[in-house]
Amino acid sequence: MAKMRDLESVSIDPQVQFLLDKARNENVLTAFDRADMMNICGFGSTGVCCRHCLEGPCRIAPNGKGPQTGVCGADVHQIVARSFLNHLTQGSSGHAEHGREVALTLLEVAEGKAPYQIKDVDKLYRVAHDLEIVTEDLSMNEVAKEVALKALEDFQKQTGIMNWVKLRAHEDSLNTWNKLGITPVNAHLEITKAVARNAMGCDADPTNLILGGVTMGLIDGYAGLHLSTDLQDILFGTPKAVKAKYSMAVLDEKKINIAVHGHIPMLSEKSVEWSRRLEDEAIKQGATGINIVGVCCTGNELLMRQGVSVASSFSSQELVIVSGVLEAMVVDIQCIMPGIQQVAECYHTEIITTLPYVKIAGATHVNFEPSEADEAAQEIVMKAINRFSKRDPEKISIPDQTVDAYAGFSTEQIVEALSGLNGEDPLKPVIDALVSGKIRGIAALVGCTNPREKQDYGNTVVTKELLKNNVLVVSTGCAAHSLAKHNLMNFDGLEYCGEGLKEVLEAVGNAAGLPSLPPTMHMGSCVDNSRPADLLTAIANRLGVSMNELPAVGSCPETHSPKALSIGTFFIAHGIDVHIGVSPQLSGSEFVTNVLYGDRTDEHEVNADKLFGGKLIYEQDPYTAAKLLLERIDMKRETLLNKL
Ligand code: XCC
Ligand code: SF4
Repeated sequence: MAKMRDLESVSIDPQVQFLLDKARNENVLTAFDRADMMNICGFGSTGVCCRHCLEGPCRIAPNGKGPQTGVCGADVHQIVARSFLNHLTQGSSGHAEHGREVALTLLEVAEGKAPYQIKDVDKLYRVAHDLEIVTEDLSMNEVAKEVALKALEDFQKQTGIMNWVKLRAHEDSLNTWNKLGITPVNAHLEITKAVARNAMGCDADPTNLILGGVTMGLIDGYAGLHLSTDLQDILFGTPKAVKAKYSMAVLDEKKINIAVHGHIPMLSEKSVEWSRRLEDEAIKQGATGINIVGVCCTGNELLMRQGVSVASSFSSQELVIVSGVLEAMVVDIQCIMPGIQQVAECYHTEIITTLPYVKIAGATHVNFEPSEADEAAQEIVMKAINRFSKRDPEKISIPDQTVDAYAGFSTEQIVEALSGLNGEDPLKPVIDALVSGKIRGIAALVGCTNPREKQDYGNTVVTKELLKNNVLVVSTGCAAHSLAKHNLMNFDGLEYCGEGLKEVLEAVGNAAGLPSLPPTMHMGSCVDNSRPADLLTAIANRLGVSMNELPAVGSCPETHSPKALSIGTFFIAHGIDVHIGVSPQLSGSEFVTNVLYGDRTDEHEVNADKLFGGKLIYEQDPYTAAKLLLERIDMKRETLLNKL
């Protein structure tokens, strides 16, 4: 039996430590302990193992020990580049599927076939206008239908470039991609092409394979992030500042607890609605009501739009069940550990899967179609209510301290807050602060938590180091959970900010009627990484510069997901540096790491920094990572200030 890490090494969140201790005492295995039991494979972890065909598997040992090519002749650089492209394809296809599902829902809503209301009519018309749809003679539903059809074109058209690229990309970035021939035509075409080129006997040029990976980043960014955010805002409303609660303590012993987990808001929005409508049924069972809590990005979606409390990020998702008070965990797609079913079998929790292509053996399946959303959500909530009486009182134990967090900072909300300071030109205060140095740079702290890593440690350390150095920090995804739980999204966290930054946050907050803005701004789920991208595009356009000239960075200290790699690649394609704190499994090829990590001053002929003006920074230590990010911020600041 492998030695398990002590609780303090697993997470810096005492509630997670508490529940992991409970799980261990009850002999329940969770991801943290499974991570300790799993030996890391030396080949796989450096990207040198290839399973692309039945001649293999082949692997290239380091230092010239053993064969240096696979059976087909692929060398280590080709193999590592293909593994990287594989990850990016997987990541971007997840987000593209998300976008497509939302587009189909909008179409059904527009045709009166699905029971949702269009919540942000203004945004619908703004997006329609930007897509050059002539709206004059159309009803609102007809406009929505046209927008949905334009979105679906991004999965169908055979020539030209994607509508959402035209709609959202900065012109200079687009020019760079066009010159390199990597601008995407449609998401499905590009994903299929990426899978095809990656097969044995196809693309064997590592640089070309990496460029194919950049196209996957763009698919992620436009068919995934931007398209999803735009259409979700239209359907469910553009987020506005909300105050909510975080931590495992948001579970309520007296209520029926339902965790919603996954990514797509269609189901979770309905679950919230039906939990309100079925309150009386819960009371009949002896509960005082129904408590919906969020997990992972579904948590972020509901938090941003409805102020729903958030229980857990990715790595501790199973521990929500270990509390003993969770009646049901309802899941849709992505980041759902199969392990939740094994854990649920030790308690009274029912795991409910909802999509035909994401089922878990042993779990209950309630099929969810947007057109029958009410029926499905009602059935799911009733199942949870009926579980209440099955609780085992011996197994109940929940931590008791929640943390307040402000969230809901869509780009629109940030601009609105800023217009309190300067209505004519809302971005001016930010730009003045950037120029004066009150704000040294802008960082998006994004990504996940990973059961192999000490939970919340990397995310919070990088953030605190950046805040101390007056970097404005926005956040999304499970990284935002880390920041929220550790007071970085409420006013207590202002103590971590440098003086200049604090002054700006207070001024903007005051103008919006608050004591301050929170130290970091929660911009939403992972698909909402479109929001920081939009904010940076707006700032670049206002300054008349390219995105790659901004003192802006992304940091992803604790990720586990290939989706984070494809989102990161999307930012690098704009010339924004991205830090990753977990090995991206590339170290087997010096060529590939040179292309991705290399600097503009390097001799290496082609690298990302030279092509796009931004690079990947792999650094495990969060303090060093923050230092490296600040160096890049300062380098870009200097050039920018000279230019202005
Ligand atoms: Fe998944 Fe999006 Fe990562 Fe969280 S942050 S672990 S990808 S749920 Ni997106
Ligand atoms: Fe081996 Fe080449 Fe097949 Fe990969 S594609 S498994 S390296 S023969």
